[in-house]
Amino acid sequence: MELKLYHYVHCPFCVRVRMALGYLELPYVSEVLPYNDETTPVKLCGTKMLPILSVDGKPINESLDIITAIDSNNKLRSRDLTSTKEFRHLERLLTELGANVHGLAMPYWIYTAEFDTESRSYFRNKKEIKRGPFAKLVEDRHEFEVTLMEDLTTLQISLKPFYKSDEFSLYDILLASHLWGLYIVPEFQFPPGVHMYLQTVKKQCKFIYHQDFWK
Ligand SMILES: N[C@@H](CCC(=O)N[C@@H](CS)C(=O)NCC(=O)O)C(=O)O
Repeated sequence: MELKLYHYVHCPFCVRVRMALGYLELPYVSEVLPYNDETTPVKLCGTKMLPILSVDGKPINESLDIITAIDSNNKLRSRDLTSTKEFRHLERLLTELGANVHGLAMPYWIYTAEFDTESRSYFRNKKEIKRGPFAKLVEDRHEFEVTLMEDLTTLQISLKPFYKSDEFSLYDILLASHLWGLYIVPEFQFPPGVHMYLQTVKKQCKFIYHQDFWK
């Protein structure tokens, strides 16, 4: 099976797929697209959205569809878990966490190696329409952090050591990928239990956030 992943490094949905590929030990060609490249994703899937995984030349988008397609032996239990009540609960939690993660992290993501001047201003202009000026997000940083810390402190109770389970599953990939981008935020510190959890997921998935820039 020939796999090529088109992705953005900061994007939690793309990180999901990278984590799943790593966990399943599937080798793949990695292509980080500049955020302002509209042509490539539209050509592949008709819409400007990543991740896209090309499987033997056939492009698939939607992170969960991609993971289900590559989890052919159901090692992540992706076939069973996406229809559970727990899955819907986790999705709501991710949406809640996501609002604060994005508010806090977006202004910092754009100064990582993934972005150049053009892609940075494309991203910023697009996201500021929804979230307001990045300068204001940075100014309000403390508010995002307070809410996040409350949620993350509560979350620690659910890590047994994996999300509500002693076994690693798709849920851990969904959760860890949504939180990972916070490591980019200067001086941000995860509650110790969440940090330990993320490091365990990292090992399981052989995940290195910025590996594309150190080849
Ligand atoms: N439902 C999609 C969501 C993917 C998604 O939201 N990708 C964002 C990046 S985080 C994207 O490609 N946005 C393109 C844009 O806004 O220009 C999935 O699970 O794959």
